[in-house]
Amino acid sequence: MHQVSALITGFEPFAGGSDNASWEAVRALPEELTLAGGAVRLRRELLPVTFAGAAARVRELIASGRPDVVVHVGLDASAKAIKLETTAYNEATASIPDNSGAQPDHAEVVPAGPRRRHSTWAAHALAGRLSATGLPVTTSDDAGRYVCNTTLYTALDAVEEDPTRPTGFVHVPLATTIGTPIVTRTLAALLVELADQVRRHHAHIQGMSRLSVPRPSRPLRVGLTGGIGSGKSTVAGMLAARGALVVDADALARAVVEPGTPALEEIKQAFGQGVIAADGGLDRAALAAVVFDDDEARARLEAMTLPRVAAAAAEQMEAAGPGRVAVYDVPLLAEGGMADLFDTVIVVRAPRELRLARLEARGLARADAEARMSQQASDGEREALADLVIDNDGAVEQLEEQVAGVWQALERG
Ligand code: PCA
Repeated sequence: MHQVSALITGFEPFAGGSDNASWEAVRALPEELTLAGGAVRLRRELLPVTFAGAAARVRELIASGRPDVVVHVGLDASAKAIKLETTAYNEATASIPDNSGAQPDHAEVVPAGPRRRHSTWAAHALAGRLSATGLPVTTSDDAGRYVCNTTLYTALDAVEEDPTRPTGFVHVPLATTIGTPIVTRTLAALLVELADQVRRHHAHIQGMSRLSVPRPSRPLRVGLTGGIGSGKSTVAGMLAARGALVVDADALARAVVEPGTPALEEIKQAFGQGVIAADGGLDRAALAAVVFDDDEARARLEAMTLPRVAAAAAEQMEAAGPGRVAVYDVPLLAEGGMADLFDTVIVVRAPRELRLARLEARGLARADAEARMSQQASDGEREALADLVIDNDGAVEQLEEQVAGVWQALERG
């Protein structure tokens, strides 16, 4: 698959404005963006700032064009950076009338639809990767309750039968906050990234390796995952010994909330002094208790931490330089919907009993180990995403042998 189609929309002016930064940035995009060995064709469309009109037009555009990628763009006059929205709410509320004079008050966007829907792209990982290239991108879990939120909710409703189709929303600041050229450049980079994900997804579901998708000159990006106790870190060590640069997601997740970091400051502001330990560091247990069972609190926390983890990961991996193999050792690759972000995905697996025995040997009580396993994706879910599987159920020599085979495949890449 070399040609990818994308729908990208901006909005008309509203609230007395004479233009809308979203459309100014979208209209400046070219008709086609170049991919390595392919292209993404753009359909650029202007949406009305009316609840009913935007929803109807979005449904029509998605149904008639069947685009591979759907990106809606709107203005948030208070935004400081470009924001990838993670969440749409099934609620329309307006403090000012829309351009048709409609002013809903807690109306449902889709009658009897779920309370919220999540964008089908890995927003945090994308924001991190784009910001690592110097673009001003972050994530947000609240697109408001105005026309933009309705647009996102409707689009996610429309693509529900195919949740692998990347669909989401970008809020952009006023042109006086961030100039239109930077916004256009960011949208182009986002579209290229999403189009490459679509190409990898198609390669994978057609039974080919994601490695078959052409790439520009840069390090090979490898996602390495496995359930707790699978021996993923042992494999990471073996790949490092052969020359891979290994980036550890868990280590970055700790680093971004060290004392003195902006993330820890934001967490303190949002969740209170109660989540800060006596030594000024993060009290993980207290924070876990706050977000446990509270999806909205968890989403807010993730918006503070995950884009920073992803940005640090992308920076470190790209620093490996072209021709090198950069491995991201990430436990929650499947859970985070990140598989197609990588040029190839390696899954390490081991039988459940063996994993439990390893965890017990490390001092984790069996019940705790089982509880942690039940919170992770299943082996089947992880394996379904893999380009390469490593079985870690035998002697270390057997593991080395498989890693040698995998390394050859990566070097051929
Ligand atoms: N911004 C509004 C609607 C159209 C736009 O550009 C919003 O954030 O809902």
